[in-house]
Amino acid sequence: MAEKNVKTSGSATAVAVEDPGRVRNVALVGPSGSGKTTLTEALLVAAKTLNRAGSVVEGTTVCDHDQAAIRQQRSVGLAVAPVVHGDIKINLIDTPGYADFVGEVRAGLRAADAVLFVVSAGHGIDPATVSLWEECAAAGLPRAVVVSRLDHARANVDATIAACREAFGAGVLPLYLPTGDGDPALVGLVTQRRYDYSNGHPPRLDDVGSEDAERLSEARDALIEGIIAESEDETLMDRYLAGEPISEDTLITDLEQAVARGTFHPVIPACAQTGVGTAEILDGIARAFPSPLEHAPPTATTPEGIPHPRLAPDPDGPLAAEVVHTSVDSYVGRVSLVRVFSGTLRPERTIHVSGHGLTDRGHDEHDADERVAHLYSPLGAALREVPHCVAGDVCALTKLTSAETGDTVSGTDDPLLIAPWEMPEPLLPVAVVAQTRSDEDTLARNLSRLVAGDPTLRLEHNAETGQLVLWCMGEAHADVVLSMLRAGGAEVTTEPVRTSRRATFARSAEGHGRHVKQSGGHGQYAVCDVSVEPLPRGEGVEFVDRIVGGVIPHQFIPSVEKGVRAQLREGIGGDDPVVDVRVTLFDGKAHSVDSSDAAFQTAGALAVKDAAAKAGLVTLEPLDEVVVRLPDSYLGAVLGDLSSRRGRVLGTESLEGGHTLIRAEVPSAELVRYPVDLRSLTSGRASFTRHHARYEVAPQKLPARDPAKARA
Ligand SMILES: Nc1nc2c(ncn2[C@@H]2O[C@H](COP(=O)(O)OP(=O)(O)O)[C@@H](O)[C@H]2O)c(=O)[nH]1
Ligand SMILES: [Mg+2]
Repeated sequence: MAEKNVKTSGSATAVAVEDPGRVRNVALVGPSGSGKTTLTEALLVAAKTLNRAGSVVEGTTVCDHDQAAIRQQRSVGLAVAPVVHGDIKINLIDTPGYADFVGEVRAGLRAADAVLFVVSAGHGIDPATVSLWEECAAAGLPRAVVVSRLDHARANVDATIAACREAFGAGVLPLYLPTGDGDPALVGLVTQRRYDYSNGHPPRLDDVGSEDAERLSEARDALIEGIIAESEDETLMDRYLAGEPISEDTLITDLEQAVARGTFHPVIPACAQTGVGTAEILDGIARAFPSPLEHAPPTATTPEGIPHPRLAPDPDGPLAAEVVHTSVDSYVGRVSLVRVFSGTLRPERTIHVSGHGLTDRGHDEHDADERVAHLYSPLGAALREVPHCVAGDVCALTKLTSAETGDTVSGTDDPLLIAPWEMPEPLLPVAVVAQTRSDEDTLARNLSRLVAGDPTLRLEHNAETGQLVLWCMGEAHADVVLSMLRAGGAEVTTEPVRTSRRATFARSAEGHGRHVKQSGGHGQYAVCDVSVEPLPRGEGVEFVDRIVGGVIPHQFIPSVEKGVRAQLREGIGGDDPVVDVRVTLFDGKAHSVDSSDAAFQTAGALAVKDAAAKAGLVTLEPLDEVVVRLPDSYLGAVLGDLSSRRGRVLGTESLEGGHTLIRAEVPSAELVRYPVDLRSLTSGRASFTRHHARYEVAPQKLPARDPAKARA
């Protein structure tokens, strides 16, 4: 780690721009392994920010800098790498591709004004890729597609572009294609030039060779028609169809406008290994992607929720910025990555941090003024000091003690709150145990730090099961969370997640409680008789006093009730609290001297225990209401799996776009691994929510789940 910091921090000086029009914020999004992090390295080299590209496998890239990313050999969080191309500062925002880290993708999309969607030429389009494209579409950002890894043994650019068109729509058309001769080179369909990377970046420019010209004319016609179809100039199509030549400038202008509108997605083939496409990508970003001036900031309110006039990307406007990522550096402490939407951040100032309101996920409520000492331009983990950060740019702040991912940073005189982007719900529970007392303290400290940086992690201290449960996005997320806790010095292990069960009476029974000790001194004397009957689910514990003739003096009735309720809460012959019963006190005996509050509490407890022994208890297990949203093609598999989990389908509903909603009740105990299993069952195309519905009598002997059958 330390070595890496030295390597990257020495390599480039940071730039602080004055004009938001000279910034481009571009998120690299795409499935895991498509080559985003490696492409970022190649772009850093092409723009001369780095002399030499690092490697994901060796853990030497700028963006995969944290320990978890290095160990998993894939990105687990977003990272920023700025490059300067001409007079434009491009903030490359590398994001993880694996579904567990979709929260980081959403944060990256929030910080970005456009997307480079990266798919590998050797892998094609899988359902997870479609989900990521939908994330980008939901964010409404302009997108270009990079078909990467051209040197892959199974690379098939034409097939990959066709698959992209099929999955993402007809607006996907290539702007460049690889040459047919196998050289590391591209031809431009609009420019009709050849870009040869045989000697690396920058490419040598040639005229297109004759065989290529023929091969490409069809693709060029399709592209031109695609651009013209998207043009706002409606006369263009008629002129084109009439055979009038359309100038390259007109085409490029129309293309850029269609890209910015988000209706046209140019494809650029690229290869991080050879540098092919890097110049075209940098040019394309600088020319065709919108600057922050063309992207309206999110809406803001005061921290009390009063609407604020619309923010503008104006360096002289009120300060409004959002924390999009939080990490902990072993030397500088907490590092908050911030996208500025309005105003200008300057060092040596006090700013206001407004909390994001995720208290239901175990985050502390906070709203505080904090001092900013220095501002930094991050290059992966390296922090380079800058004198300011204007609206539209991205920077890092250190040592903010209250700031969490999703928080708003604003001026102290005009505190603002930007509602955070939609955070995905973590649904995989992982119960953790600290090994020793001192591990417990370390764990608590590390957890609060971890939660601050990760809004997709939810903490639950379950009072009933006594477990500390970390709700994670999936197994890979859980793995990162656990390794960070361990790296923080806490010895922690996991244990099976327990569900909080209940018990109730199998039938009605009477119980006798006698607590009599009268051997010398102040004695104890209490006798009571109760009848206990089961009630419908959800009725709780009811206590009825039917004592007549004062056989138990009225001041001791509450004592009996207290003893009864305490015993039921504690459970009888097990840990499960007893619920849904009516306990009727109908008889008893007292002594004028030796009876006491304590004696009647004990007698009450003994009486319900006695009744329970006669009636027998049944176990109640919690049921959750589960709502699954899935593509129709998985309906049979998901329904079959739900029934193997003892689920009861309440109804299904057809949605638009070939999706179905299933509503079902499923025992909580069967849902522990549901996020993992549902993902593998539907290739990640389904989502679900769950919330506690009620308790239900558990089967005497729970059927063993057959995982093979569940997946069939
Ligand atoms: N040969 C070759 N390998 C690549 C290229 N791009 C990425 N890789 C390798 O593919 C793997 C995944 O790349 P990575 O950048 O981590 O993908 P990400 O998950 O999209 O960030 C790594 O082992 C890279 O070294 C490329 O253009 N050529
Ligand atoms: Mg990566």
